[in-house]
This record gives sequence, structure tokens and C-alpha cells, in this order.
Amino acid sequence: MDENGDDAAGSPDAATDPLADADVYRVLGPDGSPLPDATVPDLSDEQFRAIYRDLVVTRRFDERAVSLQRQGRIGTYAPCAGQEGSAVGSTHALADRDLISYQYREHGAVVVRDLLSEYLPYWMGHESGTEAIADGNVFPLNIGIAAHLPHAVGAAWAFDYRGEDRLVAAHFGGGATSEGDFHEAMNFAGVFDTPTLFCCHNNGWAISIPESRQTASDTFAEKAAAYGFEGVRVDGMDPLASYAVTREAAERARGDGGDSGDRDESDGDSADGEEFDGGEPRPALIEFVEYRFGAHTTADDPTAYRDPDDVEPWRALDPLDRMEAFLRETDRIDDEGVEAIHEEADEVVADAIDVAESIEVDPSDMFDHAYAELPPEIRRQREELLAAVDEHGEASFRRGE
Ligand SMILES: Cc1ncc(C[n+]2csc(CCOP(=O)(O)OP(=O)(O)O)c2C)c(N)n1
Repeated sequence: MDENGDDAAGSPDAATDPLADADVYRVLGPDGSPLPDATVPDLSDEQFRAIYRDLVVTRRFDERAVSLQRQGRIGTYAPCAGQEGSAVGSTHALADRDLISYQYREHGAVVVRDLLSEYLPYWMGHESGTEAIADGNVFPLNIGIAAHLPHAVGAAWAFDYRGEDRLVAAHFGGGATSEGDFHEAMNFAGVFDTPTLFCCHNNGWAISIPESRQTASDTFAEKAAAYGFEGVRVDGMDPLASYAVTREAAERARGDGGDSGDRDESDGDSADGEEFDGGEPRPALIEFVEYRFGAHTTADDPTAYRDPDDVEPWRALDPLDRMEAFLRETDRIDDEGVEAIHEEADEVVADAIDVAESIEVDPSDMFDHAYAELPPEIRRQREELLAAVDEHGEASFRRGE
């Protein structure tokens, strides 16, 4: 219990020992070795390497995006370092036809869908970035916390209604669970059995608010019990555990029983003690227990609200290091293979930046996407801008010119 009288999981106390909670499902130990009682997912060598490749691309993208923001080449950016394991692992467990609806930090999901070039323009202010990823079954990212969740449930309900074998994986942070939209979405999904996976990223913080001030529940996963479906906790910094739990939940959401054989059934308990047992399609809440290594966004300074030393125990669980160690230990990769993946990641991200920066900009685009019909004041501003561009030339509006 902390000085505020809270004993919820994810409290600053718990943050000092990431392995303290025994109810968190893991496949890999901190050093990347499979845990003695864990079932390693039944994937091909190629699939294991693809997960590692996507983790490395996501990390590289993250580093370059922060650097581009510092150079004034993109706007505000939300770093994901530390959280790649859950976004990448869970997306590998889905079918390409499944829809992903995410908050703004789960860039790994976009990497798995191979959409970086289409996506990066969003962060540079181009609306095309949100339109193009729809072709890869990814909803535009959502800044209004939890506002996407009722839409995600609506889309899942529509899939079910039309008899389409598709589900929706909806990602959000712990802070989003304090919003009414979260509860409305969860309730509707539970009552109407929509094929929705609620992927809650418990990264310790909602900007400067620690999880212990976000909820008095012991866990986020247990909130599912109130809506009549399963909630499960998993190590979000363990890509293989994230894969296994998501795959099982996805099968259950499709009505396939949810026993993929990848996960020891004794670890499959829901928050209320019932096991996944097959049968009717059901939604699920997956709490990914993880940590945000960096700032909330590039506009944030985390040293104002947390001790940098608190991050270190979580860095020891870095999902890239654990996955690489697992691949090496099981002879699925060697030095050359690791190097090749890092080189590929550099190239993929550099190409995405080239593509995004080559987009021609029409300044009037900024007025195009909020209203079907422009209100008079916005119309006036548009005309004023176009007149100024006509008079002074577009170049005079560019930075440094
Ligand atoms: C409806 C709404 N309220 C407040 C905000 C301001 N805001 C932006 S991010 C954020 C924290 C969200 O935390 P969490 O859901 O835990 O996700 P994380 O940023 O940790 O990934 C808040 C409050 C917002 N974007 N939308």
C-alpha cells in the first residue's frame, strides 16, 4: 500500500519489481529463456524471426521519429519504446482481415501490417496517413482517449451481423479505462457478444498519473468480470506471451473455443477464476503489463513526475533483447542474422521517411477533412490563406525560407 492508501497493481511500489505479480502470464523469462512451465507458441522459425524483425523495425522507427521531431521534420510524436512486444506479438496472432483500432502508441501493429510509408505521413501532418492505413485494416489512430472504443465495438458487431469471420483488436492505455466510452463499449460487447479484443496497455502511467491513481481495482483485467467476459493479464514485454494470449482470445472471439494449444490451460484462468472453455463467441480484455521507457510524447518531460531509476528494472525486460536471446538460444538466429535484420530495419524506416517527405503539400488541404461543408469563418480563413499564397508565393510560408 502506498502513502495514498492505494494498493492497486501498477503502483509506484510495484513498478520497482516488474516480476512481482504472479498472475501475469509469461513465456520468456527476463533473460529470454523459456520459463520451465511455459508452452512456447507453435510457430515456424520464419514466424519467430518475423516477430523479431518487426520488433526491431518498430524500435528503429521510434528512434528516428523522435529524432525527426527534434529536427522539426514531424509534429508531436508518442514514443513506444518498451511497448513493442505487445503491439507486435498481438498483431502477429491476428488474421490480416481483422481490424485494428488503436490509440496512438501502438506503432508496432502498423509495422506488422507493413504500412510504415503510408502511416508516417500522418505524423507529418498529412491526412493521407490516416486514409491509407485503412487498406491494411487499421483504423485511423485516435487521440480523444477511449473515443474509438464504441466504434471498434460497432465495427465488430457489424462483422458478426454480416456473418464475416473478422474481429476487432482495440488498443488503449490504462488511462482510457477511466472514460465512460470504455465502459459503454465493454458493456455493449459483453451483452451482444461482439468479436472484440480489448487490448489494455498498462504502461504504468497516463501522462503523469500513475496507475495507482487511475483505478482502485487490483488489476485492469478484472474490470472484464463486471461485463461478463474474460480478463487476462500478460507480460506485454514478452512478445511470445502476448502472441499466445491474443491468439487464444482471438479464437474464442471467433467462437472457435479459444484453446490454441499454445498456452497451458492452468494459466488460462480469467480474472474471476473461470477457464477459457470453448463454446459461444465472446469478447475478451487483455491487460498487457509493460512500461513506457520514454516520454509520454515529445512534448513531455517524464523527469518531472518519475524517478529515472524506476525505469531501469523494466529496461531489463526489454522485449527486443528477450526475443533476440530466445532466437539465439534456440539456434534460430546468429550474429549475421541479427545484423541483417538491423540493416533491413534501417532501410525500411529510411525508405518510409523518404516517401513521407516527398509528398507534395497543398496548404489548402488543412481545411479539407474536418467539415463536409465549411462554416463561414473557416471558409474566410481558407480564402485569406489562398490569397496570401497567391500574393507572396508558397515558398515564403515554408520554414527557413
Ligand atoms: C478525452 C480526452 N481527455 C484527455 C486527453 C488528454 N490526454 C492525452 S493522452 C492522455 C493519457 C492517456 O493515458 P493512457 O490511456 O494510459 O495511454 P498512454 O498515453 O499511457 O499510452 C490524456 C489524458 C485526451 N486526449 N482525450
